[in-house]
Amino acid sequence: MTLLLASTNAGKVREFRRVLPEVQVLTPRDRGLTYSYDERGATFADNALGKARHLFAMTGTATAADDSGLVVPALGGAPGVRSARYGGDITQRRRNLLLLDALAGAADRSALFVCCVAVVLAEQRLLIVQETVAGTVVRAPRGDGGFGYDPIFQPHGAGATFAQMDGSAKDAISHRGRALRRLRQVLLEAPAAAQR
Ligand code: ITT
Repeated sequence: MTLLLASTNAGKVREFRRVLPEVQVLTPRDRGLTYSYDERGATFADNALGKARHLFAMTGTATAADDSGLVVPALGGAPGVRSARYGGDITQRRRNLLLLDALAGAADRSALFVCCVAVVLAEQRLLIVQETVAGTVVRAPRGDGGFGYDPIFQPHGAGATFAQMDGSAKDAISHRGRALRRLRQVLLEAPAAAQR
């Protein structure tokens, strides 16, 4: 089956393609479409469903969207649903340093990566999966792989940040890997029905 993924984040698109090899994952750009969505939801699920529904309304074909972010309890849950905009219009490298500054002196460096994936198969046929991975915000960025907050997040039980792992090692434990594997089971269960 084909899913049109409502995302402009190349890191996410790569991970969708790795974890859903049976699905042809296309982006609006692959279809020559210009897509933008104003994310104002209070939750990851609101935003994921909003993005997927918006693209479905434009195309009438099966769509997916991912809304994700890093939830840091010592920062009152920030950056959370605002992860892509934390600190405003700055580079991701600076965003990571800003978060490290905000946590300087905090006793609790725990964090949770959250990923909500919404799929709109038809106007009233939806799948929504949300998963997490728990870990720690390290004291300085480490690693060049992955994207976003990967250099400063170390999952529990691992000796490396996500940015120090290869893609398949991240997928095996990540919030997105977990969400997409659950979704994959449902999509592959009845692929023909899933497309009607
Ligand atoms: P789209 O909405 O176009 O998909 P986006 O980057 O704006 O792309 P979000 O609104 O969901 O996506 O923001 C999520 C941010 O959280 C994203 O920009 C990353 O910085 C961060 N993030 C999410 N998943 C991550 C991951 O697996 N590794 C590192 N950072 C991640």
